[in-house]
Amino acid sequence: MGSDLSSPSRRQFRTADPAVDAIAGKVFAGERLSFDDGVALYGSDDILAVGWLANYVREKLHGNITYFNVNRHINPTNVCVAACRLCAFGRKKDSPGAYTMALEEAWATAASGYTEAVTEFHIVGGLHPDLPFQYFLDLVAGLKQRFPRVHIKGFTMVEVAYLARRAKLTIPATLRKLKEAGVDSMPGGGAEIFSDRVRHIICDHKIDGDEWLQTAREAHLLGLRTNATMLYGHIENDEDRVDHLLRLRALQDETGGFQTFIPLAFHPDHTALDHLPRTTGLTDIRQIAAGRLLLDNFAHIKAYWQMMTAKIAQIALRFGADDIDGTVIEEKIYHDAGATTPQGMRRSELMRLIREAGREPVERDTLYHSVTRTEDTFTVAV
Ligand code: V47
Repeated sequence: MGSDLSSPSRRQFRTADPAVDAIAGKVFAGERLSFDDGVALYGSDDILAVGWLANYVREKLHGNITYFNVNRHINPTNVCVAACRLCAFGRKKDSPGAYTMALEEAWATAASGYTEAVTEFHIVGGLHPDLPFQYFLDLVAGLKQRFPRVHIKGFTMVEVAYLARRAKLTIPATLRKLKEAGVDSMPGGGAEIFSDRVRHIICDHKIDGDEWLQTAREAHLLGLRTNATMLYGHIENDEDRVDHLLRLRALQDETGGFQTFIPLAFHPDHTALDHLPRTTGLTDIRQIAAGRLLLDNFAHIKAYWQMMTAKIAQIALRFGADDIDGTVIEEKIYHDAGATTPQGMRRSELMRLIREAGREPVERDTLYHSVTRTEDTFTVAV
C-alpha cells in the first residue's frame, strides 16, 4: 500500500494487485493516471478493486445522485454511403429496408411518444448521398417550431463532416448553420476507436480519429456541448482503448466542451463482423470503471442501458457511472444489430432501477439541469 494511510478511504481500500494499489495511491492523492496505469486497469484481475476506486471517484463527484432523462430518438434516414463493417443500421440507397423520412414524417415521429413530455430529441442518421444540407436545417427548424422547449441533441461529428463536404462549407460554417437552425448540443457517436489500424477495419470510410476530434473541437469553440463515445468489444486491444480515452482527455483539457463519456458495447448481429462474440458483463463494467478513472476531467460517465442491458447498467451505477441515459423511445441502431433490450422504458421504471441500486434518481435535461415535474408539465432549474 502507498504511504498515506490517514484517509479513511485509503484505509478501507484493499487489493492484492500491486499495480492497482499504486493507482489507488494516485487516485486518493487526486493525481492524473498515465497510459500505463490505464493498461493496468484493463489488465487487472481485481475488478472489484478497480470498481471500488471508480465508485470512490463517482461518489466524490456526485454523491448518490444518478441522472436520467426523458428523451426520444429520431433517425431520419438509414441510407448511408459509409458501409462500415461495425454497423447493421446503414443501407445502400436502393437496397431493401432503406428508408428516408419526409420532413412531415420526421416531425410526426417526434410527436409520437411525446406524451411523457420529452425534454430531448436525439437525432442521428446515415450519410445520405443525395439529401441536401437544407433538409437537415429544415428538419431541425421544424422541430424547434413545433417543440420549442425540447433540447435538440443532433448529428455526430461524422455526419457534420459529411454534410460540410457535400455543402462545400467549412466545419465551423456547417456547425454554425446547424446551431442557428436549432441544434443545441451534439451526441457522442461515430468516435468508435481512434486507432487508425482498427478504424481501417471497422469503419474504413469514416473520418479518422483526428478529424473526429477536430470537429468536436470546432463544436466546443462555438459553444456546442458534445458527448464522447468509445466502441469496444470488437478487434481493439487494451492499448487502443487507453489511447482513445487519453485523446479525449487531452481535448477536454483544451476545450472543456465534453459533457459525458459513453462506452458502447459492440453488437455483432447482422454486421460484417458477426463472427465476433458479444461482450460480457465484466467487460462492460470495466469500461465504465476505466472511463471514470482515466477521464478525470469529464463530469459524467453514462451507462447506456439500451446497450448494456438494464441489469448491467444498474450494476454500473456502483462501478463509476452516474448517468443511465433516458426513456429513449424507439432505439434503432442497436436493435438492428441484435440488441434484446426493450426499445424504450418508462420514466417510473428507470427511477425504480436507480433506486434499487441504492442511488437517488434525478431527472436532468440534456445539459444536466435538474427537471421538476408537475402532472403534465416540467420546469428546468438553470
Ligand atoms: O456512432 C453502430 C455505435 C453509435 C453498432 O451522445 C454500434 O448521448 C454497437 O452514439 N454495435 C450511435 N454500437 C449511438 C450513440 C449514442 C447512444 C446513446 C447516447 C449517445 C449520446 C450517443 O452506435 C454509433 C456507433 O458508434 N454503433 N453500430 C453496433 N453494431
